[in-house]
Amino acid sequence: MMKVNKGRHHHYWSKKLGLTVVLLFCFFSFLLGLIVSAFINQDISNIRPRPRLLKSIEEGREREREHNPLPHGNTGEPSMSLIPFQVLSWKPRALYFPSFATSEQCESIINMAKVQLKPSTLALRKGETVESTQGVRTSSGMFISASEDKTGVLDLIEQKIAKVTMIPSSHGEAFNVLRYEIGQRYQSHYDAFHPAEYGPQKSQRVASFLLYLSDVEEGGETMFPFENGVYMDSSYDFKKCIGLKVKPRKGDGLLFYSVFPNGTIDELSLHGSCPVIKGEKWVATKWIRDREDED
Ligand SMILES: O=C(O)CCC(=O)C(=O)O
Repeated sequence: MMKVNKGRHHHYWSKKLGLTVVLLFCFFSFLLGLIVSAFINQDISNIRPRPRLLKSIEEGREREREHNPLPHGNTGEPSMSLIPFQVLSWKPRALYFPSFATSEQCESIINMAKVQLKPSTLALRKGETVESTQGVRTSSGMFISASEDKTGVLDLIEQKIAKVTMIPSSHGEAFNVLRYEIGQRYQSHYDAFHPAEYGPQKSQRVASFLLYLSDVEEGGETMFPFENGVYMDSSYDFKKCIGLKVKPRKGDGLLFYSVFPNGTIDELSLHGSCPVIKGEKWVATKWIRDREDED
């Protein structure tokens, strides 16, 4: 009897254990199934390294380098500079610098200039007169050098321009601060002086830096009508506002080169100011020469 009872007991327990094992197996298989299907259904883009992630890793590395400046020479600087820019064109070489100056710096320059404005003038070519060139440049303006500005703002701007051009500030002319009212413009022209048209030059303007001191509601763009050789034919009307146009934005800078590294004038550097249609345009121009300015 006892033997029979024991056997039944054993049978009962092993049946129960078997059932539990089967149930546990089913449960874990179900769970595994769930995990695998969730993984498979995942968006592939979540698994692959995303371009944005790669970009931030690169930026991180850049930042690391930024924070580890190299030993510098006597005339160098102890820290890195972050001055964002965009290449607007290679033909002519034109760079755009967003937020090159602060709003306060721009206002301070306008305040110094506005009490001394006079009608803008032109460097005349052989055979030209003030009368024959009327309407070419209709803005008002004044000249001011960094040393005349007791606030120090122009000196800061000048140093920054020297840094981005790597041309010492001693090569720069005084700032020409300009105001364009509605309808006022500067027809397309070259900043460099061609000796055949202007006679022999002691030095040449190689680059121009424009600091926009105000936004303009409409019009007033700086234009490069020959950009990439487009519109470059003898029929171009110098009054026409076409080609690459740069919209003035307060504090932004525009740098372009009028002369190639070999010293010849870049014909594509022809540029001008479109007429202001709405609002007012303020800009400070710095012409940079190939030799120190002796004036
Ligand atoms: O006002 C502008 O946008 C252009 C000025 C300019 O061409 C110049 O000052 O030479």
